Amino acid sequence: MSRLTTLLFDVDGTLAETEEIHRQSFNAAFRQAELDWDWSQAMYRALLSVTGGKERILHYIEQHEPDFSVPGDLREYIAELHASKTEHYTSTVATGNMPLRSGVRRLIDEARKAGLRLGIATTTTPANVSVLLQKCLAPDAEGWFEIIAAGGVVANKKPAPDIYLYAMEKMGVSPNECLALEDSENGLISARQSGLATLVTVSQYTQGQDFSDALLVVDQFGEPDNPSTVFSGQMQAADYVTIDVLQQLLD
Ligand code: XBP
Ligand code: MG
Repeated sequence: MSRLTTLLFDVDGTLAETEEIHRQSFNAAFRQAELDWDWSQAMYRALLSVTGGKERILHYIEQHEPDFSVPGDLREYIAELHASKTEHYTSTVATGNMPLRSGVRRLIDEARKAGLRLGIATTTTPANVSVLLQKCLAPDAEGWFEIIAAGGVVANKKPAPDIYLYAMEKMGVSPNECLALEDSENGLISARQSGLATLVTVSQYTQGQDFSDALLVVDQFGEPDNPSTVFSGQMQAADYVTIDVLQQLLD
């Protein structure tokens, strides 16, 4: 039995259903650049196999726009296009209208009251994390997390283990005292390759992915009056995700 001391949260799809706003932000940037690219939800679901927005745009060009070219350096062009996308995304989230997923606020509050350490390990751009935490969790919420490991701070994005290894190194914790909270197969692979036990809350764009290596797979963290649906694994301490349920996963 290991004593749980630390929770490492993914962001997109785990804290909130943000990918739909990301998709709309990509399309807004394409329109602004006078490109006739328009990512449907089906296209975006497929493109999400590639993590990182810049990497995703390059992948899209290689797979679907092979004749696309720009006068200068393509990667510079993509970086500018992605910066525009990030502008659209952060200004949308800054309205504060992005709801956190069920149980996220309650679980984070419970963890803080129980003295657990909190970290973030995400592929998304740091500015996207800041605006989500500030506007949708609490104005000072960034300070609740000892590390916000995000985007290009590591060489290899999820499913590589880099971001979780980086977060644990910065926090000085070992995998056996931590739990990763994820929504996607890429995130699960990254966490598991880092040696982390992982709980998955399936999200809008990750339904049907392979979560067989997760300790517990649910539809949401849930609330006392809105219990979780368990897709795989065991929840004994409660019928929604609590700190006791998470500690039990490490027992
Ligand atoms: C999800 C991602 C990100 C977002 C888009 O990150 O893979 O790329 O889709 O954000 P996670 P950017 O689930 O690890 O939070 O365009 O800033 O990459
Ligand atoms: Mg995610």
